[in-house]
Amino acid sequence: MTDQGVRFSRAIIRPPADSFADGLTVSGLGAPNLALARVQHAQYCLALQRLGVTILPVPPESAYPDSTFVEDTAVVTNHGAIMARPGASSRQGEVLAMREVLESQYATVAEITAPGTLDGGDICQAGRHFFIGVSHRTNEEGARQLASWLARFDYTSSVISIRETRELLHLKSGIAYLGDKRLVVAESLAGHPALRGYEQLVATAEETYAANCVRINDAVLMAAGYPALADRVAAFGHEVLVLDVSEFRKMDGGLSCLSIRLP
Ligand code: CIR
Repeated sequence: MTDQGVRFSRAIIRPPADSFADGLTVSGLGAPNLALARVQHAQYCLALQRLGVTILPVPPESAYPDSTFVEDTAVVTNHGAIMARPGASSRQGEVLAMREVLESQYATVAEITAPGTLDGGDICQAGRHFFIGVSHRTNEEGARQLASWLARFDYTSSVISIRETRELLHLKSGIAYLGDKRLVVAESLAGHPALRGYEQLVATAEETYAANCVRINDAVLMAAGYPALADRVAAFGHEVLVLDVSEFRKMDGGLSCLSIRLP
């Protein structure tokens, strides 16, 4: 049976720009190595292709150092796309180029408008339901507008505030949907009332970064360095593909941020 939110045929990606190291970060992990970031990005794209996903590339743009984190620029569904309005002003211009690609793929492309702000990284699809994170990037008005678009597309949604959860930049920094009503969740989100009814594989505090994994078709992409969590995910019967994304982590990014996955 097809579980909406885990089957993908296309992915939009944008390689790191020359200015990548000038992006926003609070990780304190030091400057990223651009050449290595490009190698890791290429390996990420190869992994997607191996899973049957066609890559839709958008050229890098130095004016936007964070533009490789394409996930933040839109929310996509089976019925239409909604352009985000990133909460960091340095990122708002990224949306334009992404809109062009999405308009080539969707008949309906809506948008979040001011005073709403919304980063795609705050949105987690779980079948016919979406969790909407309210964060320091996504505000209540952005969440309200998205919920209204999702309802028009016949999806339900619920809001989870992560404003007080300091280690999570975005909701999806700490949650991933594996299909079959299963979630990987960071300890800080485990037991949240909005997650009732889902089986929760809880990442320990040390494993928080790896909670940002991505189910794609029959496999789950996971960040390198977390073998215990990878084993627990594999125990559900998924193939686990481990990818090194160390250079993106230095810029506060994870696996999911590097693509917009389309059904
Ligand atoms: C930012 O702070 O916006 C970027 N340096 C990282 C964005 C990561 N995106 C994501 O988690 N969805």
